[in-house]
Amino acid sequence: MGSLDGKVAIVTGAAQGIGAAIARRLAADNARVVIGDLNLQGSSKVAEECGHGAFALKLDVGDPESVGDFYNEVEAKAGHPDILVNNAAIVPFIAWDEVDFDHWRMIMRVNLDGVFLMCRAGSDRMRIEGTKGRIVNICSNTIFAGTPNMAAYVAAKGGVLGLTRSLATELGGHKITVNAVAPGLTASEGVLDSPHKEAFDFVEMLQAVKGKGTPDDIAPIVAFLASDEAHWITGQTINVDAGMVRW
Ligand code: NAD
Ligand code: 4PL
Repeated sequence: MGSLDGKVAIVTGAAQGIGAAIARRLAADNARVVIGDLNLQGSSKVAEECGHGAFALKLDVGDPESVGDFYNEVEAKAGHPDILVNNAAIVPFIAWDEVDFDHWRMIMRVNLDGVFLMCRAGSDRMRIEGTKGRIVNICSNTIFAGTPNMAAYVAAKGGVLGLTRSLATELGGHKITVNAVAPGLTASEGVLDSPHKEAFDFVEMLQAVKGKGTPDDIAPIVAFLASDEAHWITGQTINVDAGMVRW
């Protein structure tokens, strides 16, 4: 704890669920957390719980204008970011026969375009002498399992893995590391509100370590990758799913 003293950490989609746990954990490590979420009411509450100067701004990660405004406001209020956690995403449950191009585009806009837009602007703003930039993208173990009822989602998360690898190469010269964390099924508000909640027993059967995944099981791994100590790891995707998938 305290290892992120003096750092500014952006966490997207942190009004609830895994993002909220990541925001709380980075704040517990003394980072100043900035939450960007569509849900300003929820994210303001989480920012209040975080303390350490945390604040929330309204953000649509899939909208270039919203992303530009967000970074300008972060810069004005807190200076340049040291850490960027791309967590915001839509987690759909939709049969393949219902997947049309509108659904595909809706998922790609947020879950892949959103990560690109946040990385594009964020990485530019981390190229400051002495900044050990850290980007952590939230992926999903569905890319290894081909989980049903989320084809566009799985495809977008596969894109996140690829972008993580290529950005690690592009940004290594600036001492910016880029990694991903791939959670398994996790009891977030979003999942508990969806048919995905019916899958916990099946997923537990596949896990090497038994139990129900919670947002607090994911947050410490993100905090580690965001720390100065993790400087020798980049371009990696760490599966955090109690061993459901061993790859
Ligand atoms: P959630 O649905 O509980 O929360 C998602 C948050 O993202 C919400 O606060 C929502 O307002 C925000 N958001 C959605 N669209 C946005 C946009 N366009 N711009 C800004 N914010 C937006 O989700 P969760 O289950 O906590 O998932 C968080 C991350 O973890 C996602 O990347 C998800 O793909 C990933 N993940 C989740 C699970 C799981 O089982 N819960 C498993 C693997 C990966
Ligand atoms: C194993 O990322 O990783 C359901 C819903 N099951 O969003 C996920 C598993 C879901 C997952 C995910």
